[in-house]
Amino acid sequence: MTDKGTVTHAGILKWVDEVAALTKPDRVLICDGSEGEREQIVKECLATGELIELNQTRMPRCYLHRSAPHDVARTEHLTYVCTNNQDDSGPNNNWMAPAAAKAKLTPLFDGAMRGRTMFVVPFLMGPSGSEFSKVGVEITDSRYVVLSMRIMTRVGRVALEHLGGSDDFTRCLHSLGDLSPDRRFIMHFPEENTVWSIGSGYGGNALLGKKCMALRLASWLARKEGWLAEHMLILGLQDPQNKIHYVCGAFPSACGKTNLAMLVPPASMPGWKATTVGDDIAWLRPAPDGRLYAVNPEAGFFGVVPGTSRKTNPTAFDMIQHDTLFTNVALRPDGTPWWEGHDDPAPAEALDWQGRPWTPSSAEKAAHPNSRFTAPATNCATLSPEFDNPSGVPIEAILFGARRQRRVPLVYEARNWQHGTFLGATLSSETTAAATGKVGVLRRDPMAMWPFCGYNMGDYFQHWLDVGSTLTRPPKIFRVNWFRTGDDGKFLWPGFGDNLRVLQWILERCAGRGEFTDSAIGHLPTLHAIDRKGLSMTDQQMAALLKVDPAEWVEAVAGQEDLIHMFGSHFPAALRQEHDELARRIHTAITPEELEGRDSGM
Ligand code: OXD
Ligand code: MN
Repeated sequence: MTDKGTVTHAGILKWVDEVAALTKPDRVLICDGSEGEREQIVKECLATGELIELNQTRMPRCYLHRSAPHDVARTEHLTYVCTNNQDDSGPNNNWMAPAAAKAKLTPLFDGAMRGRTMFVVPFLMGPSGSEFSKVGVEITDSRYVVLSMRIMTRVGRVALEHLGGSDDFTRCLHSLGDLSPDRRFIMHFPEENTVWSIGSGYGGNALLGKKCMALRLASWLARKEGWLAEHMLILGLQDPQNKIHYVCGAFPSACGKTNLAMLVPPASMPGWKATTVGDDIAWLRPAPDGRLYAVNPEAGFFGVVPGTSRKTNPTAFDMIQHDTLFTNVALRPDGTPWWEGHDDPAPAEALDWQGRPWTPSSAEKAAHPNSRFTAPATNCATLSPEFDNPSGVPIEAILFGARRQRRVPLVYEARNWQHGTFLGATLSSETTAAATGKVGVLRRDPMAMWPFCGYNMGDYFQHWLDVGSTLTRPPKIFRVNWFRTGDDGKFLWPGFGDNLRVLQWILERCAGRGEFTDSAIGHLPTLHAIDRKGLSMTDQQMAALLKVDPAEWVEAVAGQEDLIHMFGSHFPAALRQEHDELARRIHTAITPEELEGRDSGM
């Protein structure tokens, strides 16, 4: 049975028929995005156990979803970019020829929806009415995915109206399959504007508007069309003179983008106000005024729960008190969720993320380290009034950040766009629980896009340079690191709201002010350039945060050769020059004795 609702788009209906013939669902429902539809799907989820109702008095319309225990994070080793020419996908992606990928996945999709409903979700990425927004249609047999897509994207009529009669929509096919990691694949076909994902219900693998479409396919398209699709937050900062500045920040997964996007200014910085435009993805376009403008293509936040509290991120904490889906958190006897890093102390008893009895003496964590909230942007009290602006917001600064315990100073500024592109290209970070694999291992993550760049990253670096060359008023580029530790292993920088102190220096630099010195790696703030009023931080501690030890950088510079070689002829000559210049400056700054005692790593 097919319920087409009011959809008449021939291209969508034809594709729906083709997929239904392959996947053989019991029922097909083309979603309209209405409230009644949401209520009906929630009711079905409660009946099947896909959702557990949380305490509706305290947390209206909040539900808990428990995933399969082995389906809790993105699986990068099962994620492919399938281009006709392998070189176009690049060494940064797993590759399979499109025909081979389809031959592999077609039998897995064959009959996969038998006994299930096939939901068809038209969705829009980007503000309604924006010439930059893109339409996708996700077909899925997961009700949890439908409910999540309703939060994370603009679904239903708004998408169909944007599409009009055009056939230019991303075909996003998803099935839970049998949830086996042995039959799990996330395949991208950028030449056909298509994604096929099977075997996972996890957000980054299954909400195909997000990483698959808005980053991997969008980055491919962005290169063709002259813009950038980036793994970046977008933050508005109103200064005490009431001027609003917008900055973007690329940080790897689970490195604090959501916290930074919802920053609360410290009490000692009166007159500042922060607004949130986005916490994960930015689409950036050069505009006729020579500046770069950003829109957030998403409509919600899919954030890491552990560590979210009234202390660390009060805005996010308040945001997730209603209309929120929780995935893999613990459940208290009163029907409210709990997680490590919650303001409330550990409950005497609870059910852990897998529904097993848990007490504070249990060996395992109550919530999965990558447990998530899915909350609508409109829940966010600091949401920017510009969130829906079809033209986006003008960007003054771009931050590249990562999780680095050692070597990398709190902040430094690129000398120009080309140098900034090099800083982004050479980013590396300690891994987190957002992807399967070992946590805390240093890996390269250029522009925080390593898992998300939908084409050869060498060409992507060149594209960054090309976009920069079209800008007469380019944003300034900065490298930041909130995670440097001292000899005692403790973080040297308080982070969270105090990051505004660093942002203040960044904005001063954008205005041509702000004290700095020209170090071997870039422009460093001077010892007193970052406002420490209200912070009990000594000169010595600030010096440790800003320290650039050339001996420590020698190995980093040598390690960059691997990156350059990996991309061969695709690696831009201009970035090779930046590398050579860094090597020259580091070697000039170092003594022969220091060269002896150097350490290893990126
Ligand atoms: C995310 C991620 O979920 O980067 O945003 O993994
Ligand atoms: Mn992300």
